[in-house]
Amino acid sequence: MRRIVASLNAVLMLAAVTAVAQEKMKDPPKVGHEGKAKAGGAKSAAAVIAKATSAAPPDIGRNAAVMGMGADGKMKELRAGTNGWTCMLDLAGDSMCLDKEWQAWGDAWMNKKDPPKPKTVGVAYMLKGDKGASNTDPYATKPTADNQWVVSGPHIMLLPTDVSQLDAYPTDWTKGGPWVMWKGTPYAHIMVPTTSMAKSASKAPAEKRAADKK
Ligand SMILES: [Cu+2]
Repeated sequence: MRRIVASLNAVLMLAAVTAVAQEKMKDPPKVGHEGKAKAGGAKSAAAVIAKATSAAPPDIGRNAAVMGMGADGKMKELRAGTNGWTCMLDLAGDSMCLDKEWQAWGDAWMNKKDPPKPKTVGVAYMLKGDKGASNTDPYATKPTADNQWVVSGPHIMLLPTDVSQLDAYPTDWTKGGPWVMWKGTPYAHIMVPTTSMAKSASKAPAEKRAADKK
């Protein structure tokens, strides 16, 4: 648990640095406001909790632990949980709620280690969608010509108990069904859209664009 908390701290620390940098560009820095939590641009611990927990169905979000930044600028548990789930804001300020398998995965991803093999199928919620990710590069932070940048609407994410289970799914997200993100890396997982992908700003994979031209 300590390791998970430490890694979530690392995630949130980066989120906070990003958020603070973004705020500096927008407005002059404001200091001395008690209880301010700036992760993901949210203004207060209550706002961070509300935004982070909005990633999951209310029955889960309501009882989840929430990680965020305290008034002293240090990462901490903003609220203890009772159901084993942890909700937080990621580097981009996107909200997510993670089960224990995903929390271990997040620890590995942040520390660039191999994640432990999940004992059960891992489930994570991102019901508010995300601001975008490369479908091929786990550490990409912006679109490039060939990194298959995909902006996802509301979705859940699954971690298989064996990597071979990924083979049943395509890596093409443009069909609207489940697909594999970061295939061939230790962080491969299944993305399951819960609404149409049509509105996303996704670019089709290069191979699809080539096929469409024929
Ligand atoms: Cu996601």
